[in-house]
Amino acid sequence: YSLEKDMRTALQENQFFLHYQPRVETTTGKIVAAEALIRWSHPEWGIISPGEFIPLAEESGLIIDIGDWVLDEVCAQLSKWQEEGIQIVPVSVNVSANRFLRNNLTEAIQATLEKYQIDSSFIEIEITESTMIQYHDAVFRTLEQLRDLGIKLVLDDFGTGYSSLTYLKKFKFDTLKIDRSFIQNLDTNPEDQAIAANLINLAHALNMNVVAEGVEQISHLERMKKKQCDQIQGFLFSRPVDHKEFAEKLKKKI
Ligand code: G
Ligand code: G
Ligand code: MN
Ligand code: NA
Repeated sequence: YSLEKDMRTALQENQFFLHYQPRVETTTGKIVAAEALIRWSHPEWGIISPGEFIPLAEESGLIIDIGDWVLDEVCAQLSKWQEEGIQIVPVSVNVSANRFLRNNLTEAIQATLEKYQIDSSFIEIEITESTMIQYHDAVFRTLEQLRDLGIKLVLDDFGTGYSSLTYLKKFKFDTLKIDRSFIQNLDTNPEDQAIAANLINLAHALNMNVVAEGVEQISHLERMKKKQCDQIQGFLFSRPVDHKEFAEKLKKKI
């Protein structure tokens, strides 16, 4: 028995699907973007979360094919929504460190955008600090190519790695996502309050948009609003939802 073999089957038999979690403007509550998050509907085990299978996919190298599937699915979905007259928002895709080591990432993304006639401004790439640390040279080159293509770049889980400020200096990301570990205890932890407030200032000083992740309470939202955090993402506004539910939210323009 092998989960790796199951993942190959899952790709062939369409067992993966995507959820979309809205990113909303702090001041208005309007949906301005979404993050695509993969799920696996396993025939025997039911829904498996990416936290369980992405690390295995990374080890086996299958993450390359899975990543390509995610991008294809996002573009296919955006194209369907456009045909239905739904006003789409940019969707961000998590790209793993392994994928950045392959030198054809930019070409692959460009080909998929062309296949579905999607403007590059509707795709964002999320990269974690740990990716930056592991493979900096190849990663920087690819990031620059992606930026030239018109794709926005998001630094994810910010604050959880190390050396992060060096990367901010070396490469201009469009958006910085404050990791949810700094948001979770915002009401009771003065250190987290100080860190969040100063990360927002830092992002703005470097001309980046800033997103607070893991906003679960109204009090978190209020605090982030006060500190002029641009956008929030979290269960307070919406859990990650399937494409139908997300389309309904887009239609309501909330
Ligand atoms: O959605 P959830 O909170 O269960 O996601 C858990 C982790 O899996 C998160 O760190 C998230 O970034 C990661 N993840 C979700 N979808 C993808 C994906 O499509 N590709 C990669 N590489 N990671 C993903
Ligand atoms: O690592 P990354 O930021 O890509 O992970 C995104 C994950 O965070 C998703 O799997 C999503 O389910 C989870 N998430 C999103 N909003 C919240 C939240 O408000 N609280 C918690 N605990 N998790 C969240
Ligand atoms: Mn992410
Ligand atoms: Na994160």
